Amino acid sequence: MNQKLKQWVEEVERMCRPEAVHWCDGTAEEYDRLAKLMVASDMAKWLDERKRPHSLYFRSDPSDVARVENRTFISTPEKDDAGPTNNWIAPDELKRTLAGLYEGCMRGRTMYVIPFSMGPVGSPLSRIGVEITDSAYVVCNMHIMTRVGTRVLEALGDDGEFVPCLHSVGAPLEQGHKDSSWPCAPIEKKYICHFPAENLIWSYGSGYGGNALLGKKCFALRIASNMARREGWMAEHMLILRLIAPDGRKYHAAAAFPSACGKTNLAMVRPTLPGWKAECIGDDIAWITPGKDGRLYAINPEAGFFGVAPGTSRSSNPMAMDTLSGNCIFTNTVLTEDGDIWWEGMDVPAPAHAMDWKGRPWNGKSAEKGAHPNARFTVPAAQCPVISPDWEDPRGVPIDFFIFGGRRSSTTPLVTEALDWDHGVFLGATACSETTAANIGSVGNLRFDPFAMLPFCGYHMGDYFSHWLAMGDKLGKSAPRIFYVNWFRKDAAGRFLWPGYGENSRVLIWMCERAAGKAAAEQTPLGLMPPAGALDLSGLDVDARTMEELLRVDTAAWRNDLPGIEAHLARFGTRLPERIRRQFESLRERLAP
Ligand code: SAT
Ligand code: MN
Repeated sequence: MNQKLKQWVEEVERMCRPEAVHWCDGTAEEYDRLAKLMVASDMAKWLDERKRPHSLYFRSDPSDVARVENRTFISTPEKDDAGPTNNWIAPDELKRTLAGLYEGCMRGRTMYVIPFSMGPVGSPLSRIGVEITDSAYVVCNMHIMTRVGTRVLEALGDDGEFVPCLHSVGAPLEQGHKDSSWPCAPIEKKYICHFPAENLIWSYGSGYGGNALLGKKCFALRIASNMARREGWMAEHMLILRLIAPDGRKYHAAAAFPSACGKTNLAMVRPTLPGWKAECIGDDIAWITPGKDGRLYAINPEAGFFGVAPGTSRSSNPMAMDTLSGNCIFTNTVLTEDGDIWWEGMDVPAPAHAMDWKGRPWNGKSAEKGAHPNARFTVPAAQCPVISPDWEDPRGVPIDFFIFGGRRSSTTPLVTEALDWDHGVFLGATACSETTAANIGSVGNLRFDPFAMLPFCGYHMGDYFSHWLAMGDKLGKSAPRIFYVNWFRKDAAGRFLWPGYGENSRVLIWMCERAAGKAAAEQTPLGLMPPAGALDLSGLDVDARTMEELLRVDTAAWRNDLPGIEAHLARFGTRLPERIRRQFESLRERLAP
């Protein structure tokens, strides 16, 4: 037994005072036992076994439906080290507050100890965490999203390192009281805390995904980005995708997008050009390390998909729909009368008899949506029909190119290739997206989301840019190419110019051919772009004029954007790398009339 682990579990038990302690073994029997417990106590329902075998349905408390960025803290000893993009409270003060909340917080509940591995158990690129939680919902989700159980304890050994992740829903259960179907604490008592100097996570008050499944954003991004910086690797908010050319050559891409840009769809894309194939390796997070050959290798640290349900359909993402055939957890979707799920944008008629995500009768005719816009599915990645046979390769896959992107109805062309690594880092650092109904703030505003890491970088964002630059220096000629895409440019009438979805593969294929040194590119003020005819548009109903508009460099609009970009970069103060500031100056010069 790992002494540090044993000691920590005893400490937490003394503080939280649960009724019982259960060490999770990660078996299917354990999952089913907890599922039955939750069904018996009205927290969960089994869906119809014939329609959606072995699948659970949950409704959250209406106040506990998403990550709470304003209650998320990076608690570094020095405030400045958390940077302008993170909330900060001094570690002593934050721990005092949390210790007060944790005191007796698991009364009447079972405390689960979940040993988990981010990445295939035993891979040199993997890391171990142990989550303590008082939520059986969290245990079941962790079973799907990570590798859980005894084999992880074995890999940890007597003196292995692990990231302690403490979680409580923050709702002690008094004797004789019936539990609520989704226990949690009020918003002002929710705290999602990271102590990067100690690799420690303390989460209190929420049962929702990113706040409670601590392996995901808390560990694999916020804490891991700190580890990666110290140890010379990268923890990125990126999907990992393999493309296979007709000649069998394999290419690997890692891509970062802000929310509402179709990241999960791209992770499972079906190429529309004959002979090309694609395989999914991950849909959300990539851990990337330089290999012995000097190239970058990526693993998906997760074992499942925790995806947004609304908008997922046979036309937007058929592979996701097939993945969801069974063994799922659905949270905050519609529950149909015949024991299945439904959501807006599923492209099947709304059920005439159902319950909405708040548990009220619902028939598709009411003005209110039936599913919460952030309703989620949890499902094993292995069930995806296009999961790569190598998705669990402990060595990872070699990355040929990075893709950044955002949603922009004007200004940003379909695709640009960075002039060099520094320029690519500049593209990542200035990535931005128009806000949609899924974001906070008014619709259509431009929000900068550097590397899609805005809420996930666990240290000063200026230092994070420096880390990227240093990586490029280390990789030299083996550095992947970097591209920036915008699938969402519109014409004057507000119609999308590009068909998107599977057709995005045509742009990916140009990238592959660039990586192979086969495809042409021409220099523009924004970077390298495909000249007319370089993108294979065969069989596609997009005319030459539309392509021109998709690839048009609107220098006037870009000059208009410069003050906004400059103000964004100024947020990082003296920690903005000089090389990024120089990239900005070069862009300004290239755009000069
Ligand atoms: O909300 S989660 O962090 O669980 C998932 C996501 O934002 O991608
Ligand atoms: Mn994400």
